Amino acid sequence: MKTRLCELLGIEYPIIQGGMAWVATAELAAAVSNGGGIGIIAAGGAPADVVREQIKKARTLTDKPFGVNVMLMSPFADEVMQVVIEEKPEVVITGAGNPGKYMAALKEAGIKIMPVIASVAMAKKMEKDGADAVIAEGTEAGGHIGELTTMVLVPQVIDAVEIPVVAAGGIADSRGAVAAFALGADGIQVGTRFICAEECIAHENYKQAVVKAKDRDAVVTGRTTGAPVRALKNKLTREYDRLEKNGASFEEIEQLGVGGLRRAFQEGDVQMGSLMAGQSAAMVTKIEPAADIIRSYFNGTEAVIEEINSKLK
Ligand code: TUI
Repeated sequence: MKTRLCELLGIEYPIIQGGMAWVATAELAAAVSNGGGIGIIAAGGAPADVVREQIKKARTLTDKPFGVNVMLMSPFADEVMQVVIEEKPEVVITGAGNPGKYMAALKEAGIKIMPVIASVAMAKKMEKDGADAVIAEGTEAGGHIGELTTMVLVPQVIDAVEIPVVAAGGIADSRGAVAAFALGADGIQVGTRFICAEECIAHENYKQAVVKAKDRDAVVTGRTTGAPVRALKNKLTREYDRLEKNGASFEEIEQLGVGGLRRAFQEGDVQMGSLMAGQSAAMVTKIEPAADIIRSYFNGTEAVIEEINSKLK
């Protein structure tokens, strides 16, 4: 199963591992790249020197292409971009903002650039600014999210741009992958299932929370602050709800989230940690090697297509 995305990135399967802050370390990224997809190191809110170390570490773990996700709301975004331009990973993926001001320098360094977008207007702008592909992320995704679902966002973005479009948000198995390709996507981005990769060094409690999650457990907080985040329901999300309902100040609400990802990832605090995960958490049933996760998306596609054909006859 080869698409334009495979050619663009030099990979075997058209699957990108989502850039999850804290979770997407060199270990996970290398495992995904070794499995034939493209692994991504998430810079998240980390300082630039940490990102450089992660890139160097990934190089010791794989000789396949990998990328870096730069979270544009990070106070270190400028310095992280500088490091990335020096270290030259195969691709830079951006999230939570407009990467326009970095585009020329990335291109000059020969690095491919694939912004995550949550609207048609942003997709068009990114194409015009020189993006190599866009990642259209629906609201089913984990972490910081937009408004539109994958089902309606992806086909509209496909109709609006010529560059390859990668579908993201809620793609949990080969049925989701086939659906994404049916909508016109050239690839899929998967985050939540990779939290439960064996090679992911997130705390076991975090992984188990994802495995145990049910259909309505991945809830959204922070809608009133303008930066909505999807995470698994726990004491922290209930506390967010309480503050938001009581009209707490922006600062008070933001303060509650400080250190939340670290508490979840490192300490395994499933009550006061921010267990960022997408709606697909309910469809993650086990912890398994990253390469098996990748194969599970692509080995099952023919059976799904046969099923479709038999139904449509
Ligand atoms: O960025 C993500 N997901 C994230 S970032 C993150 S770290 C964080 N922690 C706490 C609060 C907020 C963030 C956790 N998860 N996904 C990609 C994504 N990008 N989703 C939506 C967008 C987006 C939104 C607006 C992309 C572009 C955009 O453009 C706005 C503009 O400048 O016009």
